[in-house]
Amino acid sequence: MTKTVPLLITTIILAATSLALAEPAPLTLWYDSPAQDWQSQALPIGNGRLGAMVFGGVDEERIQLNVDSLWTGDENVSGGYGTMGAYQTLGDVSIELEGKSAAEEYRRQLDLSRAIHRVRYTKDGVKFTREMFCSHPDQVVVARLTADRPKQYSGTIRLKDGHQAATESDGSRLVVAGALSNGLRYETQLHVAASGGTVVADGDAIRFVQCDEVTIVVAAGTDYVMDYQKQWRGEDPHRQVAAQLAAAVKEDYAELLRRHVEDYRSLFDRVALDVGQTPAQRAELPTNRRLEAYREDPADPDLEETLFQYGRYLLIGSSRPGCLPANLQGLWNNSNQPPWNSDYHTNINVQMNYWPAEPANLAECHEPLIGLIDAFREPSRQATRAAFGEVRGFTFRTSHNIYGGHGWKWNTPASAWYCQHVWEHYAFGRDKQYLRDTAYPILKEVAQFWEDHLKELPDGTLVAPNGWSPEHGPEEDGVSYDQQIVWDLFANYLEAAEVLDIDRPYRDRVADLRRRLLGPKIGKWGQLQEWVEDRDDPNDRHRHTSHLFAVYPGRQISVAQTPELAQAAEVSLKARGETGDSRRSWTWPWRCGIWARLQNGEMAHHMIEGLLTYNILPNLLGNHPPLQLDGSFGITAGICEMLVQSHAGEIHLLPALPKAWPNGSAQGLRARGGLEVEITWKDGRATSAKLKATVAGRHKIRPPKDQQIVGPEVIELEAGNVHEIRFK
Ligand code: FUC
Repeated sequence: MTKTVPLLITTIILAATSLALAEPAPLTLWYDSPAQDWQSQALPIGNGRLGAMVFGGVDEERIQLNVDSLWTGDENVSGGYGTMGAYQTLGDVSIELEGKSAAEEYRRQLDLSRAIHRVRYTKDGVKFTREMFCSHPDQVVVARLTADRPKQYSGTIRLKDGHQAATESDGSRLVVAGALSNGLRYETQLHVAASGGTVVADGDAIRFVQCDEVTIVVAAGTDYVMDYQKQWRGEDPHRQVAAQLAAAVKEDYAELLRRHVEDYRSLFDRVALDVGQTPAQRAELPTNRRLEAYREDPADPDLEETLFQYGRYLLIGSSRPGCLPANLQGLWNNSNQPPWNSDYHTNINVQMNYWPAEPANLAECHEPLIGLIDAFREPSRQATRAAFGEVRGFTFRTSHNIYGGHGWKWNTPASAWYCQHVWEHYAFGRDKQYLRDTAYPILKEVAQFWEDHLKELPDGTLVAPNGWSPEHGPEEDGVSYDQQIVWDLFANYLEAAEVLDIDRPYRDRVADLRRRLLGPKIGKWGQLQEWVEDRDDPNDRHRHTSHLFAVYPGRQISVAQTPELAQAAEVSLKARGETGDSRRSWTWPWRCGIWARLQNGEMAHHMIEGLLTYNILPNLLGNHPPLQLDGSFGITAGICEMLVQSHAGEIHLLPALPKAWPNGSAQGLRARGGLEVEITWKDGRATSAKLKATVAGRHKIRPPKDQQIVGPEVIELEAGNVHEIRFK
């Protein structure tokens, strides 16, 4: 009897520990005061097309609105920043509340697991709550203000247009209809419903008096369509905006909320990540203070999980099928002259936005980028021919807008890099119809561009002429960035043609071109050369790591297949250091992915630390500076790459697990070949894994370093099969 007591206690403690470990960290950003500053403190909500930054003020709430297609500019035929235009702010909603006594117990939070922003505070003993979300199914922003006592709300709601168009009020609705300098029409409508008190027009605003609760619904749109043939314009937005508002207003708040949460969770809940548990004392801190604490001591795995899931939240919030791709600021922009026009930058930034889409199980969020690439083919062909002469195919400048218009400097391999996205969408999902109808024609056309554009040296070697390693060094032939991306394009093209079993003669042609491409070179200090000439400077801290594309996101160089080149890549990466220009929103995530591919978990994790320490704002958004969202998306992809890799013809489990994450689990990460992966590890070693096949296929599994798989390493799965893996 006496002996069983300690045993029982041990069992209970163990059970409690494992329960605690299994529980995902509460995925919430929270603060104990309202936001003052837009870029560093306000919090984003979005449904892909429509979005807002929420301040959470007590006496005055400010909701800054965006709609993804509100862009000035046009096809900008002359290039440069001429008429490229810029992404614009839609405007602001302000809710002024009467009753100026001080608020207590203030808290504002963004719940990433349900995509709801909430403000709570107490005033004169009354508890106030304000909930806000941006619904994809209903295409509206919804805010609801409640209190635990009746008649607490009196105040004024205003809608201020970002371009000084007038607001009209009819007592329950505010309407702004305007047009930008390029003729793009837009409209915003806001509806106020209240219970218990009165709601009346007050000039161009709406006043509410002694209400129990207030519900605000906002709809907005433009007449943009992603169609060159229609010159990027469709119907006036009035009808659709009015219909969206009317439909949403008819619904109960609870129903709108239910539909929003159900829709959001159908995407968000696909992936769970647990990389450890933060001590309670740290976990209780508001997010801004927690970030500061991380900078002193990075032992906060829950914050790293939150950062990972925030990337997924932001992608769901800024890139849903049918809308425009996430731009430099995702969807969120409070200015009509934003930095770099808040445009699409093709030499790392847009691509990085989309790195997590496939591995972090948000494949449909990739579609806006692929759709835009497709829609830009014709105008880009014309611009490309005007710049490069008689070539087939198309490419892009370093920046572009939403009207087929290109901006700054040609980035010759831009379309080839975009093709990686077009291909990866197939590689992960294995949808053959998509490959045949959408992906293959684009890949082939861009391959033809390079067939026409490559330059043959006397010995038959092929170089990309007159290229530029972004944004670094001279313009000349054969820069590694160009060579590696063209190699990647040809590799993707060849695989696509093989899967479809078509175009045999052209396939042979492309295989020959790929074979003759000037390949990566190792220079005098053991580095991977950035240029044909061995001129790399070991003290150069330049932010771009373009010559390491072949390691990540490319696949020309790998530890397993080209160990010497992988070693040289490591030398180059180390030399770039982590100071000065190497501290940017996107430098850490890119390097995280490269270190993960080099199977160095410690350095990959160190890049997460670097990002959180130097380039993340208190609202956890990426900071170039200024705010730039590539890093927020990119780090999610980097973390995927640390846990599962599938670029080299095998599913490599835990290829770069850092010591900082000794125990953990991941569910729902995707691998190429149509797989979902679940993996659990303990004391740095995999304990169990599952592969779930979404399509039939044959897969080679590679265990973590120093571990073996019990059973076969090569398996055949049917769609729907789940394969369990055990390790020794
Ligand atoms: C590229 C980068 C810059 C910046 C800009 C938006 O040109 O070189 O660092 O991220 O895009």
